[in-house]
Amino acid sequence: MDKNELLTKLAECVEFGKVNKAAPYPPTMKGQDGADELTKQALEIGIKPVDILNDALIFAMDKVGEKFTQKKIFVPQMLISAKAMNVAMEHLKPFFQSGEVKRKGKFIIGTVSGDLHDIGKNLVAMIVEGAGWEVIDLGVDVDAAKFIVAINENPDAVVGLSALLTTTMPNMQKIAAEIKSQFPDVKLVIGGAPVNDEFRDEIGADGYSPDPQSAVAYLNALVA
Ligand code: B1M
Repeated sequence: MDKNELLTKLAECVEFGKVNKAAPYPPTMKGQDGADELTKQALEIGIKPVDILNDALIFAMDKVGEKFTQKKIFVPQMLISAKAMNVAMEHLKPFFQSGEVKRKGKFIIGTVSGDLHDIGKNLVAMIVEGAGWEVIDLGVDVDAAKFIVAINENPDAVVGLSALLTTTMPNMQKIAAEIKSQFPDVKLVIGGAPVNDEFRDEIGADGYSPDPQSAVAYLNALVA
């Protein structure tokens, strides 16, 4: 298989939720290599991790999102696609984390309360860590109290809030307000599909990053 065929096949595995060869789902792909095997093969033939991420994994998740919007698939199918994506991400993790050893600072990150989406947040955590920052990942469904405990323990850290749902944007706003009222000097950066720079301004956060690379650029600028 050449590069394009392999990436197309991998994207199909994520789109249709074929986790690995042994997985019985979906029945139409029974016995075929899944996201696990194909990501390994893609790396073995020298495809760049960033191309695997963008051209296969994120590309496929966007299609999953579109189909969900059009009610062509439902939550269980989204979950199985997320599982396939996570299995693939495990192979890419070492490449994103092989940055400098010396730490530039600390970065606390979490998905805000009410929100369970963590693929994008994990990606940001991985790439920020690879760029030389110590990452404290609080997970998903994180409320203000949990962020505040982490800031008390790491007062010099920059804090990142992720949200994927329009319905959890008000939670992000509340968390940002609470953090800023207790720690006015803490730098707060937000990200996630529904938020933008206008919303950042509205909630009094310091930075907005549409993707992991711009989060790294924002953080690095703080310590430059
Ligand atoms: Co959900 N979901 N989901 N979902 N889900 C979306 C987000 C949605 C857009 C799908 C759709 O309708 N088209 C929609 C939200 C609509 C809206 O609010 N406007 C939606 C919905 C409605 C829901 C439920 C409510 C469905 C239901 O139950 N009826 C439910 C909510 C559960 C909850 O959170 N309480 C739900 C559940 C789920 C699953 C659990 C099944 C699963 C999540 C699994 C998991 O994360 N472990 C899931 C998935 C997989 C998706 C889609 C398909 C994919 C999300 C994803 O991982 N994208 C998504 C549609 C889509 O986005 N295309 C959808 C890939 C990821 C790499 O991108 O997360 O955007 P993203 O992260 C990017 C940037 O945003 C940025 O960097 C990342 C890399 O580029 N970024 C940051 C993110 N955080 C950042 C922080 C930063 C900086 C950058 O600094 C701090």
